Amino acid sequence: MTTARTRAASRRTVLVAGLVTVACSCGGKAGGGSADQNGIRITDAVSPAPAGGVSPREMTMAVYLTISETAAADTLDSIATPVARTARVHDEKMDNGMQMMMPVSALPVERTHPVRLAPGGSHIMLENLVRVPASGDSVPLVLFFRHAGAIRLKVPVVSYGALDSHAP
Ligand SMILES: [Cu+2]
Repeated sequence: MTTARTRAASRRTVLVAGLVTVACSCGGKAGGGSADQNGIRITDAVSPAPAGGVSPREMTMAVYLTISETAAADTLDSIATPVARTARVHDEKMDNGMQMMMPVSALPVERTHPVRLAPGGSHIMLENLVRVPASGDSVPLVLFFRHAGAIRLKVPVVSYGALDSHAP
Protein backbone atom coordinates (compact mmCIF):
# COMPACT_ATOMS: atom_id res chain seq x y z
CA MET A 1 0.00 0.00 0.00
CA THR A 2 2.77 2.41 0.99
CA THR A 3 4.70 1.56 -2.17
CA ALA A 4 1.66 2.11 -4.35
CA ARG A 5 1.02 5.47 -2.74
CA THR A 6 4.63 6.55 -3.21
CA ARG A 7 4.50 5.57 -6.86
CA ALA A 8 1.25 7.47 -7.30
CA ALA A 9 2.77 10.52 -5.65
CA SER A 10 5.84 10.58 -7.93
CA ARG A 11 3.64 10.06 -10.98
CA ARG A 12 1.55 13.03 -9.91
CA THR A 13 4.70 15.15 -9.63
CA VAL A 14 5.66 14.37 -13.22
CA LEU A 15 2.16 15.23 -14.47
CA VAL A 16 2.06 18.49 -12.54
CA ALA A 17 5.40 19.45 -14.09
CA GLY A 18 3.93 18.75 -17.54
CA LEU A 19 0.89 20.89 -16.85
CA VAL A 20 3.07 23.79 -15.77
CA THR A 21 4.67 23.62 -19.23
CA VAL A 22 1.20 23.72 -20.78
CA ALA A 23 0.39 26.83 -18.75
CA CYS A 24 3.62 28.51 -19.84
CA SER A 25 3.12 27.85 -23.55
CA CYS A 26 -0.56 28.77 -23.83
CA GLY A 27 -1.24 31.09 -20.93
CA GLY A 28 -3.94 28.75 -19.60
CA LYS A 29 -4.51 27.75 -16.01
CA ALA A 30 -2.11 25.30 -14.41
CA GLY A 31 -3.56 22.04 -13.14
CA GLY A 32 -5.99 19.61 -14.70
CA GLY A 33 -9.57 19.15 -13.62
CA SER A 34 -10.12 16.73 -10.80
CA ALA A 35 -12.76 15.17 -8.57
CA ASP A 36 -12.61 12.89 -5.53
CA GLN A 37 -16.01 11.57 -4.63
CA ASN A 38 -17.75 8.34 -3.63
CA GLY A 39 -14.46 6.41 -3.74
CA ILE A 40 -13.59 7.54 -7.29
CA ARG A 41 -10.67 9.86 -7.97
CA ILE A 42 -10.37 11.69 -11.28
CA THR A 43 -7.21 13.67 -11.99
CA ASP A 44 -5.46 15.51 -14.81
CA ALA A 45 -8.63 16.12 -16.79
CA VAL A 46 -7.86 18.28 -19.80
CA SER A 47 -9.39 18.96 -23.20
CA PRO A 48 -7.78 20.46 -26.32
CA ALA A 49 -9.80 23.34 -27.77
CA PRO A 50 -11.45 22.20 -31.01
CA ALA A 51 -10.42 23.89 -34.25
CA GLY A 52 -13.09 26.11 -35.77
CA GLY A 53 -14.21 26.40 -39.37
CA VAL A 54 -17.22 24.10 -39.47
CA SER A 55 -20.54 24.27 -37.66
CA PRO A 56 -20.49 23.16 -33.99
CA ARG A 57 -22.77 20.22 -34.87
CA GLU A 58 -19.98 18.70 -36.94
CA MET A 59 -17.28 19.37 -34.37
CA THR A 60 -15.80 17.04 -31.80
CA MET A 61 -13.50 17.52 -28.87
CA ALA A 62 -11.55 14.99 -26.86
CA VAL A 63 -11.28 14.87 -23.07
CA TYR A 64 -8.33 13.17 -21.38
CA LEU A 65 -8.25 12.19 -17.72
CA THR A 66 -7.07 9.57 -15.28
CA ILE A 67 -9.31 7.50 -13.03
CA SER A 68 -6.75 6.60 -10.40
CA GLU A 69 -8.49 5.26 -7.36
CA THR A 70 -11.72 3.45 -6.81
CA ALA A 71 -13.09 2.07 -3.55
CA ALA A 72 -14.39 -0.93 -5.46
CA ALA A 73 -14.46 -2.18 -9.03
CA ASP A 74 -16.86 -0.04 -10.98
CA THR A 75 -17.99 0.73 -14.50
CA LEU A 76 -18.24 4.06 -16.26
CA ASP A 77 -21.61 3.71 -17.94
CA SER A 78 -22.25 7.10 -19.48
CA ILE A 79 -21.08 10.70 -19.69
CA ALA A 80 -22.96 13.97 -19.96
CA THR A 81 -21.96 17.57 -20.66
CA PRO A 82 -23.92 20.69 -21.52
CA VAL A 83 -21.53 21.48 -24.40
CA ALA A 84 -22.25 18.38 -26.55
CA ARG A 85 -25.20 16.23 -27.51
CA THR A 86 -23.09 13.06 -27.49
CA ALA A 87 -20.36 12.16 -25.00
CA ARG A 88 -18.83 8.70 -24.84
CA VAL A 89 -15.60 6.79 -24.48
CA HIS A 90 -13.71 5.99 -27.67
CA ASP A 91 -11.15 3.27 -28.08
CA GLU A 92 -8.31 4.23 -30.41
CA LYS A 93 -6.10 1.72 -32.15
CA MET A 94 -4.09 1.19 -35.30
CA ASP A 95 -5.74 -1.04 -37.87
CA ASN A 96 -3.92 -1.67 -41.19
CA GLY A 97 -1.91 1.51 -40.67
CA MET A 98 -5.03 3.60 -40.04
CA GLN A 99 -5.87 5.22 -36.72
CA MET A 100 -9.35 3.95 -35.85
CA MET A 101 -11.74 5.20 -33.16
CA MET A 102 -14.57 3.07 -31.87
CA PRO A 103 -17.21 3.97 -29.27
CA VAL A 104 -17.14 1.88 -26.10
CA SER A 105 -20.50 1.32 -24.41
CA ALA A 106 -19.04 0.86 -20.90
CA LEU A 107 -15.58 1.33 -19.42
CA PRO A 108 -14.66 -1.11 -16.62
CA VAL A 109 -12.53 0.36 -13.83
CA GLU A 110 -10.65 -2.01 -11.55
CA ARG A 111 -9.97 -1.17 -7.95
CA THR A 112 -6.59 0.65 -7.50
CA HIS A 113 -5.69 0.08 -11.16
CA PRO A 114 -5.53 3.48 -12.91
CA VAL A 115 -7.35 3.98 -16.17
CA ARG A 116 -5.66 6.59 -18.34
CA LEU A 117 -7.53 8.26 -21.12
CA ALA A 118 -4.70 9.97 -23.00
CA PRO A 119 -3.73 11.20 -26.48
CA GLY A 120 -3.10 8.28 -28.84
CA GLY A 121 -5.26 5.92 -26.79
CA SER A 122 -8.72 5.69 -25.31
CA HIS A 123 -10.35 9.06 -24.69
CA ILE A 124 -13.69 10.69 -24.05
CA MET A 125 -15.14 12.17 -27.22
CA LEU A 126 -17.66 14.98 -27.20
CA GLU A 127 -19.56 15.05 -30.49
CA ASN A 128 -22.24 17.24 -31.98
CA LEU A 129 -21.22 20.29 -29.97
CA VAL A 130 -23.80 22.75 -28.69
CA ARG A 131 -21.19 25.48 -28.24
CA VAL A 132 -17.48 25.60 -28.98
CA PRO A 133 -15.27 26.07 -25.91
CA ALA A 134 -12.05 28.01 -26.36
CA SER A 135 -8.68 27.69 -24.67
CA GLY A 136 -9.01 29.03 -21.13
CA ASP A 137 -12.65 27.88 -20.76
CA SER A 138 -13.67 24.90 -18.72
CA VAL A 139 -16.17 22.23 -19.68
CA PRO A 140 -18.51 20.76 -17.04
CA LEU A 141 -18.58 16.97 -17.25
CA VAL A 142 -20.62 14.36 -15.37
CA LEU A 143 -19.34 10.78 -15.30
CA PHE A 144 -22.01 8.24 -14.36
CA PHE A 145 -20.54 5.22 -12.59
CA ARG A 146 -22.65 2.13 -12.02
CA HIS A 147 -21.91 2.03 -8.26
CA ALA A 148 -20.37 5.37 -7.32
CA GLY A 149 -23.05 7.35 -9.13
CA ALA A 150 -22.55 10.74 -10.73
CA ILE A 151 -19.09 12.34 -10.43
CA ARG A 152 -18.95 15.98 -11.52
CA LEU A 153 -15.84 17.82 -12.60
CA LYS A 154 -14.70 20.81 -14.63
CA VAL A 155 -12.30 20.12 -17.45
CA PRO A 156 -9.87 22.93 -18.37
CA VAL A 157 -9.66 23.60 -22.11
CA VAL A 158 -6.12 24.15 -23.44
CA SER A 159 -4.79 24.98 -26.89
CA TYR A 160 -4.31 21.97 -29.15
CA GLY A 161 -0.62 22.77 -29.70
CA ALA A 162 0.05 22.84 -25.97
CA LEU A 163 -1.51 19.40 -25.61
CA ASP A 164 0.31 17.97 -28.65
CA SER A 165 3.68 18.46 -26.98
CA HIS A 166 2.57 15.88 -24.39
CA ALA A 167 1.35 13.26 -26.86
CA PRO A 168 3.38 10.05 -26.84
CU1 LIG B 1 -12.64 9.77 -30.58
